[in-house]
Amino acid sequence: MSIQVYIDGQFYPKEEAKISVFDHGFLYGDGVFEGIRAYNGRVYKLTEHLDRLYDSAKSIMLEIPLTWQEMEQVVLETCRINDLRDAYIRLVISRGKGDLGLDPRKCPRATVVCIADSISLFPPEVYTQGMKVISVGTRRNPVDTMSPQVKTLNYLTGIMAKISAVNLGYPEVIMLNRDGYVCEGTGDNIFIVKNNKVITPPAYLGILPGITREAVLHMARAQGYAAEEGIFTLHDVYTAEECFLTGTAAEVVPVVMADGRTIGAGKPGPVTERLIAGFRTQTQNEGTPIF
Ligand code: PXG
Repeated sequence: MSIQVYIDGQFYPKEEAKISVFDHGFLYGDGVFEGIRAYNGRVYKLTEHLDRLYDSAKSIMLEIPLTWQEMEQVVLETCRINDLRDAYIRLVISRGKGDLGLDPRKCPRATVVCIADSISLFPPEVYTQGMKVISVGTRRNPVDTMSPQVKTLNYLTGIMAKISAVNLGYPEVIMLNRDGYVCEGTGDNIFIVKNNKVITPPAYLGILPGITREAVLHMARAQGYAAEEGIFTLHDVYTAEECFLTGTAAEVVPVVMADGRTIGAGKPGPVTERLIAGFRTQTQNEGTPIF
């Protein structure tokens, strides 16, 4: 049976799930979204995702026509109606239907879409053997333009970087900010392990402060490592003991080569492996129950 997609209070089969061409999400990328996962019958970090969604909406002055609690029910109901215990959930709130001008006041009501589907991961060997990445010329937006801290519907900066990577045969990239400091991937945050310290760039450099990133920072501390935000360069990545990426879709991915430099021993390191194991346990056991 075809998956059922939530749009503005109703469910539609995937093939009939459509929104207007006058929706400013389509015309201008005007809107916000979340990518969420459910594991083993529970939605992982749902509260954190909903909080970030409402923060993103506030930042772009987008009024979400549902309360936080109603939105929580939309997510859970979309999983239930599709009978999904493990899912990738996409919540999209666009500015809604307007005219052909930019003015968001012409859009009286935001459009709310929730899609829950099965998940496509990186190939399994990436988690055991590690991933090779490259840095690219496309820079993350400076925080005084459209801040990367807001999870908006305009992902072209990341898509441009992804195109560069894919053209050269790499699955993911390291993106820098305009000053040359390491920021993140296209859809994941980056960590290095150096002198036994777990380090990830701070939000003010121009990154999306990931929910997986936050969970991994906490987990690293719980496992006894020093874990903190810190600024670093590609040199620090090349000479790190370990490097890994985190994200809702990616989970925790070991990185074993960057720009042709082997990182550490060229295989997933012990800190990364402990964090992957801890993350798997946590995702299987924590979250908001669906049923
Ligand atoms: N940085 C950016 C730019 C992101 O888009 C993350 C970091 C990780 O954040 P979370 O909260 O997921 O730990 C994201 C995540 C995908 C995909 O299919 C991922 C994201 C958005 C769209 C697609 O990999 N965002």
